[in-house]
Parts: sequence; structure tokens; C-alpha cells
Amino acid sequence: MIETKKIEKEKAILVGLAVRSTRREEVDESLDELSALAVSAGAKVVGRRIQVRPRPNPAFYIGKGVVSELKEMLGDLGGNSIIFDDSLSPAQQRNLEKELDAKVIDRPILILDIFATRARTSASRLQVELAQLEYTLPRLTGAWQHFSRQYGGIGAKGPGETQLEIDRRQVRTKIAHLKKKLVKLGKDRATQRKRRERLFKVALVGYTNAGKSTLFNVLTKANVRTANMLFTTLDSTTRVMSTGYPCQVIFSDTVGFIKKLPHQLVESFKSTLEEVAQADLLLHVADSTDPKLDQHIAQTRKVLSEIGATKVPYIMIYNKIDNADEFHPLNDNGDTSFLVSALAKTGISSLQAEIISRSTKHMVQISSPL
Ligand SMILES: Nc1nc2c(ncn2[C@@H]2O[C@H](COP(=O)(O)OP(=O)(O)OP(=O)(O)O)[C@@H](O)[C@H]2O)c(=O)[nH]1
Ligand SMILES: [Mg+2]
Repeated sequence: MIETKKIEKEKAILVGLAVRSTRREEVDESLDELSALAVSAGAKVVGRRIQVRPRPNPAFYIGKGVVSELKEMLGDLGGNSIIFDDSLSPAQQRNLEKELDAKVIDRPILILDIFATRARTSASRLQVELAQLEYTLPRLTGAWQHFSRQYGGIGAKGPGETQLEIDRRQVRTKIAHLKKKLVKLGKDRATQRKRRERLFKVALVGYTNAGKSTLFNVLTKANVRTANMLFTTLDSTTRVMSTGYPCQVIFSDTVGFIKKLPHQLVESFKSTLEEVAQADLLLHVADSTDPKLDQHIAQTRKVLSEIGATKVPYIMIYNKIDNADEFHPLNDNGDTSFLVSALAKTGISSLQAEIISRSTKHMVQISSPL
């Protein structure tokens, strides 16, 4: 199972690359998010460096000169690891670790690590472990083991140390075994869903930290954990509500999305996310105070299409309106939208009225003969 290891705090330097048409400010904003991820994973950020370059260097991702510069920065700032805002190839990671003599982490491994720490139920642990193994498989080399053992911490969790010592074939066997378990899990969920067929299924989706769980709690009077942190929720929670609705309505709160979500995670969380694809209505929750609101909405739509949920009707919820001054919804493509504050509980009753009206239509549909 997933192991997590107590370690000395990582002191990390964040690195981003501005390639081709990417503006420096965009990379800077992306590093802000990377910084929040790093902090969520328990690291301390001690510095950042952006390089402008037409394309990544195949051997080191960044230019060789910047590698030397980073080495100096590590010494000056007392850092012990470098976190890259992109996915590194196994070769780039190895070369960088060798040159820098420090731990090299990329965005996918950082996200996987946060997931590993947060996974609570056997289902989410299984899904995270599979994603970690899939990610690790092409990276199984002597060099990686050496550094993972030496530095521990981020990236050394889960199938870290011990499993890195077993050969690729064993990892593949393990992957096959986990996949089988996941198929079983998928079947169990499908049976559960069948039982809920007549209910009106509402799923809350959106970028991480948008306030999905806070809104879920308001709508269902539940008490799931909320926090100003990325990926607080990993497991889906569902609540059936009957009072106030013409038919039973089932709400589900689930994992949030993020830019550059490792595809291994999307793959292995498919059975959890199936609930989203099978829903009758999506509440797409967005943080109206976030300067990158439009990008976050686009990113969420992208993940929704990856999991086959684009055909599910959705309502846009612009949340945290208590903190936004003069907010105007960005989309003019005819989406139904609501401006709410899940925290201050404003705008909730009209949202509930909309859900009730949609569930009434659903009830009429399912009870009328074909
Ligand atoms: N000001 C303000 N803050 C809010 C509102 N809704 C949620 N928050 C805060 O936003 C933070 C994230 O809320 P969550 O409900 O945990 O967000 P989430 O979308 O479930 O996040 P993950 O599960 O991590 O993906 C918390 O600190 C909430 O208190 C709101 O309407 N106004
Ligand atoms: Mg949540």
C-alpha cells in the first residue's frame, strides 16, 4: 500500500520555461500555482527561476547555463530540491539530478504526491497507487533509485523506495493486478449507480479550491472537509436529498481538476469520475475571484471532455461572489449561470429552485411511458 515517509522539509526552487508564444507573466502565474501545490505537499519554496527559450532542451529541459545557475542558487538559498512546472522526460530528470546533485521533481510527480498523502479510502489509494506505478515504470533506473533513497520526501512516496528496487516486470504485474481490482471497483460502482437510476444525479465539478465542497455542504447540509488548499477532496461523497425536491436528488462532491493534471491520474480516477459522466446535471463551480478564472473554466471543460462528460447538461456557478467586486460572468454562450457565495450562503435559493425545476422535468421524463 501507499507509504508516506516523514522527511525533512523540502526547500525548493521552482523553475518554469517560457517557450515560443508563452508570455513570461503566464509562466509566473503558473509558478504561483506550482508554489501552492508545493506548499500543499509540505515543501518550502525558497526561490524561482524562469527561462525564456524557443523550446525545451532535450537533455536538460532548461539550458545548460541555467542548470549551473540553479546549482549556485541551491547553495545560496539553502535549497535541496528543484520543482519544474512541466513534465520532464525520464532522461531529463536523470541528467538534471546528476548535474545538480539535488532532488528533481516535476509537476506530475508533485500532484501524484499530494494525492498519495490525501488518499484515505481503499478506492482512492488504489487509484493513486496505479497512477504512481504507471508514472514510475519508464523511470525505473539505478540513478532514480539512488536519488530517491538519498533524498526521500516528495516523489519517494507510494511505490517509492522499496518498489523501485523490484524490476519492471514485477511493476507491470502489480499494475495488471491493480487494474483488475479497479475493474471490480468499477463494476461495484455501476451496480450502485443502477440502484440510483431513478434518482436525479447532480455532480459538483470544477477547478481545485473553487469551493465545491463548501457548496456541497450548503446544498446537502453535509459536513465534508473544506480547506484553502489544493486537492482537499479526493474521494467522492454522495448525499441523497428528498425534502424540498419533487423526486430524490443525489448530490456528489468529487476531486477537483488542475492545469496539467497527470494523464495517469485522470486514467486511474476514471471510475470515480464516471459518476460525473453519468450525472443528470453538473454544477460547474468556479472561483469568481480568481484572475485565471477563464483558464480554469476551460481546463475543467477539457477534463470533462477527457472523461466523456461533455454531453451532460451543466450550470455555471460563479462562487465566492462575496469577495469579488463588480463581477460579470465571462461566458456569453447561453450557459445558465448563478452568482453565489457558498460561504455567505447567498444566491443559494435561486440555485436550488433551478435544481428543483430540472429534477421535476427529470421525474416527468422517467415516469412517462416510452
Ligand atoms: N470568500 C469565500 N470563500 C469561499 C467560498 N466558498 C468556499 N470558499 C473557501 O475556498 C476554500 C476552498 O473551498 P473548498 O470547498 O474546500 O473547495 P473545493 O473546490 O472543494 O477544493 P478541493 O476539494 O481542494 O478541490 C476554502 O477556504 C473555503 O472556505 C465563498 O463563497 N466565499
Ligand atoms: Mg473539495
